[in-house]
Amino acid sequence: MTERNRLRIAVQKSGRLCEGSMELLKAIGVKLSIRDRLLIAHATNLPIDLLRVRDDDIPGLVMDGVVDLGFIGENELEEKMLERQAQGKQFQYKTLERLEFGGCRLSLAVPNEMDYQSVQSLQGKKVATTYPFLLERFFREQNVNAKAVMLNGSVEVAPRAGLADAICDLVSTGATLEANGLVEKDVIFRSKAVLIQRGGEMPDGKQQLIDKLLTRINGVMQARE
Ligand code: PRT
Ligand code: ZN
Repeated sequence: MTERNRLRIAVQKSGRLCEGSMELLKAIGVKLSIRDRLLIAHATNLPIDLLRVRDDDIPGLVMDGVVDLGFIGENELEEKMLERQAQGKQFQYKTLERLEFGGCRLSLAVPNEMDYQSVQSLQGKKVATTYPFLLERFFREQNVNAKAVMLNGSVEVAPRAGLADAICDLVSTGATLEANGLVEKDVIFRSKAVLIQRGGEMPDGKQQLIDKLLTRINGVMQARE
C-alpha cells in the first residue's frame, strides 16, 4: 500500500486507555517501533500508522475523517458527539467493537453532609463536570433545572473550593470521591473503551485490513472470556 493508503489509527498517547489499546494491538499481531514522544508510529509488519494523541482529540479526528480508526472511551465519544450535534457539525462514525478495558461510570456525587433524596435535590444547584453535554442531557431527561459548570481538572475539589454544590465525574473504584468527602449518588452514563471507524467510503484494501483486524480482536476477546 502507498503512504496514503496506510490505515491510520488514533490511540491515546498516555493515560488510562493507552495500555489497553497498545496491548490489544500487540495481541492482534501489530508490530510497532515506538519511540517516546513521537506523534506517529509506523507498524513494521502491516500498512498501519498509529497517531498518538490526547484522548479528547480522538473523536474529532475520526469524525473529521483524519484517521480511519480510533480507540476511545464511550464517555468522551458521546460527549463530543453531543457537542458537535449542538454546533450543527457532522459527527458520523461507526462503533466496531466494545472493548474490555477503560471501564468506568460517570456519576453525580455530593458532599457527605448534603441532603440528597434524588436528582431533584439538585434543582437550582451548580454541578462541576468535564462532561457538560452528557450532564445537561441527563438534567433535561430528569426535568431538573441545574447548572453544569465546566472544569477540565480538579472536579472533585470544586464543592470544597466553593465553585459548585456537587460534581459529575468519572468513577472507577470510588477512592477519589471518598478521599474528597463526596458520596456517589446517581450513575448517569456507563462507559468502556470502544474501537470506532470513520464514516464514508473505505478503499478496498483498507476495509479488508480492518476486517482482518476485527476478526483477530474477536478471537483475542473470546480467548480471554
Ligand atoms: O492526557 P489525556 O487528555 O489523553 O488524558 P486524560 O487525563 O483526559 O484521560 P485519562 O487517561 O485520565 O482517562 C481516559 C479515559 O479513561 C476516560 O475518558 C475514561 O473513558 C477512562 N477511565 C476509566 C477513566 C477512569 N476509569 C477514571 N477513574 N478516566 C478517568 N478516571 C479518573 C476520574 O476522572 C477521577 O479523577 O480517575 C479518578 C477516579 O478514579 P477512582 O478509582 O478513584 O474512582
Ligand atoms: Zn483527555
